[in-house]
Amino acid sequence: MSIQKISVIGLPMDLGQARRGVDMGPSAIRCAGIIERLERLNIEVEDLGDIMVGRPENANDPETNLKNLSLVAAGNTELAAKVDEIIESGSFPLVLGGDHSIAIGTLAGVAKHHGNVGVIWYDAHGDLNTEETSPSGNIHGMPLAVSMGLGHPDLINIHGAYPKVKPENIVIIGARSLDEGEKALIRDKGIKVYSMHEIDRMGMARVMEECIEYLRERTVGVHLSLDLDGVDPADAPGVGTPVIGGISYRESHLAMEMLAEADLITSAEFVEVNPILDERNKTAIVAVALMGSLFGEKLL
Ligand code: B3U
Ligand code: MN
Ligand code: MN
Repeated sequence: MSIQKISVIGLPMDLGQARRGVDMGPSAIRCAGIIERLERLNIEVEDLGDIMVGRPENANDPETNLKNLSLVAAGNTELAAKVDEIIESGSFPLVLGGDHSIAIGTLAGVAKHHGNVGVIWYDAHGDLNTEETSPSGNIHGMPLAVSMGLGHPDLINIHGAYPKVKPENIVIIGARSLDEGEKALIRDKGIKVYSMHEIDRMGMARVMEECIEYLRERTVGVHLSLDLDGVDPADAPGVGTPVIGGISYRESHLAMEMLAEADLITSAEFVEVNPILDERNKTAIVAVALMGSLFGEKLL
């Protein structure tokens, strides 16, 4: 891959969902050796540390179905500026979560530089809910809708009042738990989805070939948003909302290796690692191994 420099930034955000502990994700991923792993690939690496997150005292606005709205918006506003700065400096932003609400900030920062950005959303879920359709009020179930410009103004206007991603530039991989409102949005907007059905039927190799070709044709810059719950809970148990029947560790490695070969990805984030729910840091170790493959580690 032609990546020269990677800037690692953590957002220890746990306020986009209800299970505490996912704020320890960036630490767990560093403990699993991400910095050393990337340095071994002959890429310059800088660790920018973590963005501070406020504490959720009275943060719920009773007027909305959005838990901790102001603190989630504040963390994402800071992240967007950081990601913007990293790309401006010519480096590759690698963002560590935190729950998936942090994709709002990452994509806002990325979109400033890549006006026609593509997104690979590797996830058991669609994260396409809005305040109206969300069954939980959890913002981590909404970031992809927000990035398309659908949702609360305090979220969609972060780092610029415009939609950050076009629906036709999105590819969802690994979906197996979609709410009715999300399914309707996928149909309405024509979002490309490779659910577990397609992965089983076509195999991961063909799914990734198609995905790469689809995004190469229509986008400039591609962001990888990888939710560890996209991976099967047998391989990645340390996540807040595990869904059985997921993508295997091996299929995930193949997907990352194919992305490295395609030289397509221009920013990435790894989210939803929750060490409290994990088994001996297994999920963080899996995340680090997948990052290794994404950035060009080879078996031979
Ligand atoms: N779709 C549900 C559940 C969910 C979304 N993302 C995760 N879980 N990790 C919701 O709450 O929006
Ligand atoms: Mn997610
Ligand atoms: Mn998920």
